[in-house]
Amino acid sequence: MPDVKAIYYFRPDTHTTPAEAARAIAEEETTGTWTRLTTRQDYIQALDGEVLEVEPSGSGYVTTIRYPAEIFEPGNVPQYLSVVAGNLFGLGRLDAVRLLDVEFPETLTDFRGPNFGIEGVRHLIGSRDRPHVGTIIKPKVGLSPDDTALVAYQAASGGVDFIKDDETLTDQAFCPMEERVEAVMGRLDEARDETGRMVLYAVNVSDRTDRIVERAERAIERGANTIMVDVITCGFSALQALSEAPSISVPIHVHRTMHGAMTRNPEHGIAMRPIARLVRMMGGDQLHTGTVSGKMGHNTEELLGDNAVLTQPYFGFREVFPVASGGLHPGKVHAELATLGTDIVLQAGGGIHGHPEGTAAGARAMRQAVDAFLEGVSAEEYAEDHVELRHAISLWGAE
Ligand code: RUB
Ligand code: CA
Repeated sequence: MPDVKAIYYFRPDTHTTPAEAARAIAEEETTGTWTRLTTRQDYIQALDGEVLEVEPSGSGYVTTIRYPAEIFEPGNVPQYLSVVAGNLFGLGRLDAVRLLDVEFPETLTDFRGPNFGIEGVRHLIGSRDRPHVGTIIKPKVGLSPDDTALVAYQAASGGVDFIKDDETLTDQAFCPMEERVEAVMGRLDEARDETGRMVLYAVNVSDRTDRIVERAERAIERGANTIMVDVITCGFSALQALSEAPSISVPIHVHRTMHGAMTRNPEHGIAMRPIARLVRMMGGDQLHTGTVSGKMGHNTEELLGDNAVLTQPYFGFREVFPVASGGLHPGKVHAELATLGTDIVLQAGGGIHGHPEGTAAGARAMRQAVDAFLEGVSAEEYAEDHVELRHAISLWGAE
């Protein structure tokens, strides 16, 4: 039976050789511990992990470890993570260790994957191969339901394809979720009557595990046409529960707040790559993977590989729409699209709602910047006869 292969970067402590360190990972995560065991039986050998290779890399090493498929419980992703991303992070013999990627055999990937994927989301929007433009309602918390709806209406009028709640907005007293959904969807219907285009609004349904599906159902009953979940804080199983629930008939936008605690340190933690794979398996339709020019830390090479994991063939799962977000504005659109391509959702919060003429003008400026790129014209040149883009560039510049 094909097995699981996990790739780690690591740096051993000064008393441990690279080979010993890699073996310590393989043993800890399979059948071993720090000493020989009197309880070990011969038949257990089949479940031993195996170090396939150890190569120098930067100031440490990269190792590939094979974990026998039989130690995994098919379908139980929390258990998968306890093996490939478990105790090893705390081993004292390693000064640092980072899970770079993981390969699962088909027998362990019997999940449904995205219900919509890029194609399904494009179908709802009616787009072909252009990038989608999205916005996060800002301020991220504090607006009343009616004011949230007004901002959503303005963004839709200005031409965004997609609107989302921010990661810290759920169902607080200042903006109860059900009231917010009704208000926003009412305003988006108005915008549709005026523009002929329906916009997706992703309601953040992040909540404790035992309530999240029911919360999403309530959002959908009130008209939500997309839902959003914070996958690291809620858990991969919460995403799976949402994507598999027959009642959840809308795309799922996946935010990754808190991921930086795992992904950011190049020597220790968990890279975005395995997270992206799991989100695809668990059924996310859109996933934040970062930008090449935005406000969050980034590594372009890793980002391109992460986006490829979302969009290249993978066990027949639908493709996940990568989302570039964080500090974007019209002047950065060219750099993003030139590197990331056009199968991308470009999201701007401040870069739309901070436009000097307001949200609708900000949305228009983002769309103009996208049009400029698609027409092969620089943003500055396009701005000569597009006033909203011109004003955005004079405020924030263009790269
Ligand atoms: C961006 C924003 C998102 C970030 C998260 O707002 O609210 O939460 O995209 O980062 P703004 P990432 O456009 O005002 O900067 O997408 O890297 O997970
Ligand atoms: Ca945010």
